[in-house]
Amino acid sequence: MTDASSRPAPALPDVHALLALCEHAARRAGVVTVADRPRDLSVASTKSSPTDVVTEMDRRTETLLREILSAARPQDGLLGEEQGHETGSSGLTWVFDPIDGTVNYLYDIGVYAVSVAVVEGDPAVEGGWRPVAGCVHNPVTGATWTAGRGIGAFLDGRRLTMGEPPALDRALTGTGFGYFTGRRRTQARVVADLLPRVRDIRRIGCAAIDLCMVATGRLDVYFERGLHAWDLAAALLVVEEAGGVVRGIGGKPPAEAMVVAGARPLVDVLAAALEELDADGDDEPAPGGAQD
Ligand code: LIP
Repeated sequence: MTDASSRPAPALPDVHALLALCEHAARRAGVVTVADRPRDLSVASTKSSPTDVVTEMDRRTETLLREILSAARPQDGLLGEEQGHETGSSGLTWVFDPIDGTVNYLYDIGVYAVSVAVVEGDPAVEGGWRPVAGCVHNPVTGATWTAGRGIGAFLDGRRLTMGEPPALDRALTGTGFGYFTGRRRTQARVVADLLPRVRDIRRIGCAAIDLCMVATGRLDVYFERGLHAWDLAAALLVVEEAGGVVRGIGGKPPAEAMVVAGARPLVDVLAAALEELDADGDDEPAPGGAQD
């Protein structure tokens, strides 16, 4: 009988098999978000602020994802936006956002995604994890981005390879905004400074799709403060496997403080500009100094 310390670490299962499960789960959940969306969908509850909304479909979709993934790989961990973190024993954790772009979903704007990734390490620790496979699926358009570590990134099966980026003043730049008014004041200040310095700004409302559009060449660069592992995990791998870079600023990893994604050198030029703007600094108080 060998003790645990002498047993070799479990080998990583085949990346292709993990990616297939990511895509299967994302597509299954996507069907539900479209087919079962109530005509009179309303806000079921709010989280960090009155505009940080959750619908019954966010909850239903996450429950379905958990059922699919835990049935297929019961020894793995689970981390979802709505129901939190369950640790596993395999060293792998499934990280998912059942509906990324919930406000778009609430308003029936067809730009949202089911994002499913499987990561090594601890997704609760910033910089403590890295994705192995991921899928970002827009169930309205059918657009499906997939990526496996070392096997490439794809849109609907077509290989993605990012080209040479433009200079900042010709860059179509994606971003997004948080739910706290103090955070939004900081973000407004940053966007106001960048707007005359870039080609244009796009605020799509779904971080996972923003990142995948960078990988697809539909945005030249993207930055956002306030993302969580479930927004980021799958799409980060799509960008990296397409030849891009996803980074933080101030020497930090891409995480809640800041995510910047694109191709070099443009991604580094934008990151430097964001550092100069103190874009990850303290949230700005309301006029008159009150914190809100
Ligand atoms: C959303 C992100 C989006 C961001 C929104 C929100 P959610 O995620 O995808 O980029 O700007 O504020 O965080 O909350 O819909 O899952």
